Amino acid sequence: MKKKLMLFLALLPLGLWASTDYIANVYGRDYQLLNGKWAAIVDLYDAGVKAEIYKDKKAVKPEEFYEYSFDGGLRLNVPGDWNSQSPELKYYEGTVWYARHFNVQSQQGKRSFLYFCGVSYRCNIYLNGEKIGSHEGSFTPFQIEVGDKLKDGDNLLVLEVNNRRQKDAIPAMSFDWWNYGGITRDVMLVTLPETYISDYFIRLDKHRPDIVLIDAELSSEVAGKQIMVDIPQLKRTVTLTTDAAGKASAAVKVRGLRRWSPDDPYLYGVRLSADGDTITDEIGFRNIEVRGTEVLLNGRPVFLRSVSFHEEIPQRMGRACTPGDAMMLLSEARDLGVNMVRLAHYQQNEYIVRQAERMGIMLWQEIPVWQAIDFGNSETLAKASRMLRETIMRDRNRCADCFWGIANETQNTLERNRFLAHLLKTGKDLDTTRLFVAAFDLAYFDKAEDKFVMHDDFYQNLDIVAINKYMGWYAPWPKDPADIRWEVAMGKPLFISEFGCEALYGQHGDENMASSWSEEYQAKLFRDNLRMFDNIPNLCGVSPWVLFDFRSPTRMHPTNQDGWNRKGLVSDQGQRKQAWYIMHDYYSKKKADDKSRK
Ligand code: GCB
Repeated sequence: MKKKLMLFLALLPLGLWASTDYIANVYGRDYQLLNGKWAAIVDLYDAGVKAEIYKDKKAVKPEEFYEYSFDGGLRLNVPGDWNSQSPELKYYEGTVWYARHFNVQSQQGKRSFLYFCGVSYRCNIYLNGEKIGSHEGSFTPFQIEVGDKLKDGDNLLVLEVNNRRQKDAIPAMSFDWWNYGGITRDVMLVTLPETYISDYFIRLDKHRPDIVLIDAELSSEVAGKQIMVDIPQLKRTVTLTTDAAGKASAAVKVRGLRRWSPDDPYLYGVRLSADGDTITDEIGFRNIEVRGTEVLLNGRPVFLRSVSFHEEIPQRMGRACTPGDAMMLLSEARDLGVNMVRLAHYQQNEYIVRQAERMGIMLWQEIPVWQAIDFGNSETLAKASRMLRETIMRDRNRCADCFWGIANETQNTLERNRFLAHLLKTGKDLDTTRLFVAAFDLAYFDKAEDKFVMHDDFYQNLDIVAINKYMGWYAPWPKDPADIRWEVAMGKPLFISEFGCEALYGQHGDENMASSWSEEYQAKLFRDNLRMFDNIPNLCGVSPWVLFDFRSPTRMHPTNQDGWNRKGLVSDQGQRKQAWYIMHDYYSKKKADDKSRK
């Protein structure tokens, strides 16, 4: 099997593996936001390239005319999905062209980059009429150096954005959330010195509270340059010297470090400087590790009191994209009593990650390898690897990120196993200080054995085994929940990464009838599941699905769903359902238990 795996890897298209440059901590740089109203043209038949829409030509000569214009038509907010901005675009899957002008004056000795925090799903980028780059994947940032293509004064930036679902995409043809398209996150023009600090990774050693590991890198491969790392609250300044690759590393012994945790989300100011470049950040230090069946945060067992949400503001029926949106989602999560959020089912924007860090909420970030994607396709694997790399490179200085998720509910096949094994290697090459996870749904109640058992061996490769299990909804109860035994992934921490059922807020009915879609049915299902969880010997945490009702085209019941997945503990209008209170009580108890263990 090893040989086969190597052959498979050898077949990966090389072009996609070319090393990409990153700008660590983009919000800590000198930038101009290119957000605001952009002009837009909907291009259902993909006629725009032939028409050279990206040149935004204007008729001048008497015989000239163009069958498009960005002037006087649709205008879309950036950041923002297009679906929530125009009734005609609610279900739209196709191409939309975006255009805007911006002004710059060239600066001597500076470099300029266009930086896109997230464009959904794929895009081509044109600057002043010329194609300068492209990207695939909705949820990770990318950048393009544009210094020599910028003009002093007015510049035209055009994006051809397309969100059509495809078999080889990630996610692929079907997924249980809205297929929002558009420039859904910030766009910025970043100005950097000729040689800048392109990347850094500052964290605690995985197991030790007194060793801070520092890696830093310059944008040029120059040896003998100094990079100073200053952490005033620790009274430490470290000077690193670059090697021929422009990289430098150090392991620094520290004393009395105040470690970040949900109870004390303490962040240290960090300042990095090198010849002509300075960047500041706020960094927390913590240890997250596994011992037997327990998860340890800063050396102490912690029960993961989690919940999931999509990057969506239900009341607006659109993508969450601002600091205020991040605050609203995370505040509701915190009120439930969580110490963790599973960011479903893709990498969410940086405002959410930074806000979670300030609020002391651990995060599970995952890439959108959701159920059936094209596991046998080497290009799809290359995409997934790049997505994971872009995620880790964006966020590896964020201590709130404790878990990297590589997949959700995938089938147990050889191709899947090779795919995930490759992703794990990609991830671990970049970061060994987090726990690697994946959510599985192949744990079943075995009648003959009279217990839950696992039908997927890949879990052996992961630090925590996460199970999505919808007992009482997609799977009927085989017996009284309190009598159900679990023997799944024994010896490892087991995390229930999803459970729940649908209920329409304000709808009352029989607590034993699933088809009542009632708050009572949902409340009882939560009580039953929590009783069953008491029997899981290796349980390290739970994450109900889901915090808010969310939009999904696969939910077609006209009155109970109407395009919404109703598994929220909170309705699309922000009302808390009965089950919210049950989870809230459960988490209060779990928190008290953790405290009494200390
Ligand atoms: C799952 C998926 C999640 C769905 C959920 C549901 O197992 O992981 O994305 O939304 O079930 O509601 O069916």
